[in-house]
Amino acid sequence: MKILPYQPDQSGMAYSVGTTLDRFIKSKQSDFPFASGELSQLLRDIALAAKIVNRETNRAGLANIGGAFGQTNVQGEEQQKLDVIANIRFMRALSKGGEVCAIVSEEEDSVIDLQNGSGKYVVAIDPLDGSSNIDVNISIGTIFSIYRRKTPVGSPIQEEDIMQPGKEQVAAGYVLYGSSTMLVYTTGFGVNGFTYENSLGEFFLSHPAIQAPKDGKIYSINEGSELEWTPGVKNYVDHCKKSQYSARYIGSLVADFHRNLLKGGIYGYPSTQKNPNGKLRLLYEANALAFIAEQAGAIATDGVQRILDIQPETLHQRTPLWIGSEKMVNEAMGFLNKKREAVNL
Ligand code: FDP
Repeated sequence: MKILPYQPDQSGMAYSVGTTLDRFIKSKQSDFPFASGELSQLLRDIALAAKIVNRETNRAGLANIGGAFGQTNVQGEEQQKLDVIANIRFMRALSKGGEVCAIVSEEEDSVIDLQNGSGKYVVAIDPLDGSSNIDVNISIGTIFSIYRRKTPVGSPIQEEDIMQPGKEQVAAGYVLYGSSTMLVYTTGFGVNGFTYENSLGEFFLSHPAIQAPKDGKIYSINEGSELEWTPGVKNYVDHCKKSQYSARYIGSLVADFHRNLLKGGIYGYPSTQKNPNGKLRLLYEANALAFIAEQAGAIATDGVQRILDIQPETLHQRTPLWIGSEKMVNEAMGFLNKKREAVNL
């Protein structure tokens, strides 16, 4: 019997499909010296829920044929909005996995205690971000933050487990349901992006070690709110126009952030008269994107301090957000408050 060592095919007849998310997560487990695999499993649980939500978002138009959302379908069941469905999917995946003890979700008023005695992690999640874009076939996303609980595993959940500043995140990521579906995440060792291959049902590494451009020419802000801006914001946006930057604003935070992360740009959601603390949520929107931004060499501030340093006080706390290429964010800060130094992170 002849035994030969495996020689990978060099003929080019079958191209390599690349690294799956699963394999990548496994290969990175050694980044955490005392990790027992729970965080890896948790990331896999999130990826599974994301695949299901991806399927649901792709069918959004078809679901409407059977009755508009909010109405009953032929079986007499009430059709749920996609953000509610996404919440159910992520909750289910996170509760079944066993690694998570508590969840903060945009869709839930209170902290959800999974009553899972062995769960080490707390997850904050916006299951489907960009709600105004769901029904009109425009990119939407999921945003998640993962924290290690502070109190002993198995004991009742305490406020200190939940109200952690963003700098305590052990992992964070987002899923973008767009012209292709991508999962981008960090565990504090850089940022990697994975694109979903529908026919294989797998995420493949497509954007390894993402680095945000230090400067850019895109500014993303809802100019419909101009009359409510402070003079500093107005002056900055005037500066963007004079500098012939390009305005790009989808109205789905994940999509706007993702584009600027790859191409270079700034996203701003400042405080306005209508929303004195801005609109975006600290726990499950700003923190995750700020962690990813910093890991990719970009920055994130509320205009006064680094997003990741903010000590949360309430569950659904809002924060102004300026996030993106370092030079652009620092330039914006110069306009927001001439007396204050640009943010140096
Ligand atoms: P939405 O409320 O539509 O779910 O999460 C807040 C958010 O989405 C962000 O995704 C988005 O960037 C922002 O609101 C858009 O808000 P405006 O319509 O006020 O610009």
